Amino acid sequence: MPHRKPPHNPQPAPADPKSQQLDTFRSHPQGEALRTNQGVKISDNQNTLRAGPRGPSLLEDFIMREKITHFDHERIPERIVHARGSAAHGVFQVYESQAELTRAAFLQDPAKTTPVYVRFSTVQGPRGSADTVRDIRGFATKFYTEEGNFDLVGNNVPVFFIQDAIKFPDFVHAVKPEAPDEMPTGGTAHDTFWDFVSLVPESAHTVIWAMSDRAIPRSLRMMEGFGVHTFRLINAHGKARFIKWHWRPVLGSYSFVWDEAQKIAGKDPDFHRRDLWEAIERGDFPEFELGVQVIEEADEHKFGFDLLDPTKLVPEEQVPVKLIGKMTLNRNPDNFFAQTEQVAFHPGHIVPGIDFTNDPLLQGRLFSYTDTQISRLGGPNFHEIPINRPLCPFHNNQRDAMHRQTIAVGQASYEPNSVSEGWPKETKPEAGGFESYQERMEGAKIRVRSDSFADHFSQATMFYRSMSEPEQAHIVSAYSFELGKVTKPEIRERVVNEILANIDADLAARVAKALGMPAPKPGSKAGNAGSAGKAGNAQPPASPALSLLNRVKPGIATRKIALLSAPGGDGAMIRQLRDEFEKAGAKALLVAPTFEAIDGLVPDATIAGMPSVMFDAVFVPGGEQAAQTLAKSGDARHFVSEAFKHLKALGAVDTGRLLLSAAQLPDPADGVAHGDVADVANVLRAFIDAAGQHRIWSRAAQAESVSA
Ligand code: HDE
Repeated sequence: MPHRKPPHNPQPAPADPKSQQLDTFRSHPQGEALRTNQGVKISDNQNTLRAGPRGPSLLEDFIMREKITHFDHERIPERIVHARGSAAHGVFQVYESQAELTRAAFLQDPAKTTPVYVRFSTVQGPRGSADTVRDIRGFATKFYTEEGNFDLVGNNVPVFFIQDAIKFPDFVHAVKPEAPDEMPTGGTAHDTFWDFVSLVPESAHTVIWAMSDRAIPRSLRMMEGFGVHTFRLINAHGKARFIKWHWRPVLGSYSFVWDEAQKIAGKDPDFHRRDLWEAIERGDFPEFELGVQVIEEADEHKFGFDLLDPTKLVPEEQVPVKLIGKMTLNRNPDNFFAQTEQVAFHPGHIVPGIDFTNDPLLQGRLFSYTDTQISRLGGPNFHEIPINRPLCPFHNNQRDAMHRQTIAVGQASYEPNSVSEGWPKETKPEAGGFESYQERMEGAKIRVRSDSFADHFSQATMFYRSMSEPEQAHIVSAYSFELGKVTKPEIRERVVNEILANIDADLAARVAKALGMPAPKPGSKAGNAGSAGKAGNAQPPASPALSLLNRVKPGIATRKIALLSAPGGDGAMIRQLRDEFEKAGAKALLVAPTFEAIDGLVPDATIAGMPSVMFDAVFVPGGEQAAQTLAKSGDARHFVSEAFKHLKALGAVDTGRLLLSAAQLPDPADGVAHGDVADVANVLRAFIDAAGQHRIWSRAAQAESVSA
């Protein structure tokens, strides 16, 4: 009998129906004998059967052969894209009935919870690649609804690189590590990526998102999600509307600075995975609100771009995002392989009340995802794997194939039949049977891209001009870094002269300068492959909602704060600060040169083990001897200098201030709070305020003078 594994989570795991279903498959061998797969008890798991103590091993050793054979086949092919991922269980609840918009059962009743499984991923790197690379993130959600599984397979940016699925293999071959040398891992900074995107101007908009701070999120818990394509919602009366899906993290959206992201990739390549896992273990459950932008069918052509074009977003200023429900991730997986590796998402998994549009990228995806699971998961029965099974019953006349688990009882494997009175039978749409939206179709059979897809630059321009000054500077640095790794000058020149010049003259000039190229002359024309690249006629106004600076939420909940001290540190102060930070919802860790106790407190981490890039903010409490030790330590000085340079909040009281001056940090500086012991309340308030801003952008110029 499988036993229930104690939940990882200290909080009682909610007894959701998916968890109960998974119980059937959980194996927890506490108190159980070690056996072969045929059930035979094993007496010796240390030695192969052999002819004499020093003789050859015997082929008849079925125990050793079974074990090694199984091991030899432990790996399955990793995902072609999105191979690196982390996932969590959770629940979704709608705020109020969405009956006016859709008949989907899971969006009707605010009292109902729907179990979900969410997998976040990077796109380019293999399964073992680092989490914090510059990349788009996947954000795929499986809703186990009472009417079947609905998968919302989105990304953390609202647009995509190409307009037609037939270009996907080309795009992926170009972005993946290069064929001759399998480099680079987890990055787009190489010739073939930039070669492709410089020749395909429809990629310009998504590439600028990838060069922005969105591509280096601080946490998977703090990034937005988007369905990208336009979908349809249909209500019980058959009325359809176009929609765009959004996920909004309740904590707000934040990013790393590039130097920090790069360092973390080495110091803790599992940073995002760990951050998600630990937050759930602590009971800091990540929450995301589900939003929709709703567009009436009559308004389909009112936007100046085509709603079917996945390289375009609908600005929120034009169509607001209506928040309709909340998802809470409240349980870590039991087993990475069984659940996160084997989960199979598919944008074609929809339920009544939701439907597709003719977006040619989406249409291709509807084919691709089943096809890839067949080779990745070894056959067409992947829906029977526990994490993929719907919660509602599913019966049909599909039979057999690799790894079949269902034992279909009875004679009937066809329909109509009389041998089992026709069961299982169809369900009329009025009673919950799926019916496709009846869209009128006519047209010649042709391979063309609609003219309405031809403007490739207006929204890239809108994106750049909607950024704050620091965000624009980061975009310039990202292009400069990536193109700096491109070896062929003609590729660099094409990006600057034919793509960037068409987005924004200032952007093109700044990147050109960083590469030592002349700024492009105004009026350069874009190259073109696939569809005619042309600049838009009317430049859309800026969309402030796109700037991450407008996505900051007050407070320091779930943030990590380093309390940097050393033996001789002021234990009472450390305890007081820790209590205050934790009261505000943050996680405070005592960091010191070694694990030697400080006034009875054993440090949580050493400076070497948890460098400053692992933290959102740093505070240095007092204590004369500790202050002397830290001020003399190059590592401690580096710790605070690096935090200063990464624009993080810093605080110090009493002799703790010595470290800030030993590190030669500019004083005064924005977001650095310090004072006497008597002043601790004010210092704390200022520090928490600064940490709540996430980054102190106004410090950027001062930070340049600091070396770290
Ligand atoms: Fe995917 N994509 N994709 N994609 N995609 C896959 O499916 C594909 C696209 C996305 O956590 C694969 O199971 C094609 C857009 C996510 O398991 C594969 C096209 C968006 C994930 C595949 C696209 C996505 C995938 C690889 C262009 C955002 C990870 C393994 C027509 C809306 C899901 C797999 C997970 C995974 C095909 C474009 C999101 C090969 C052909 C646009 C989040 O089937």
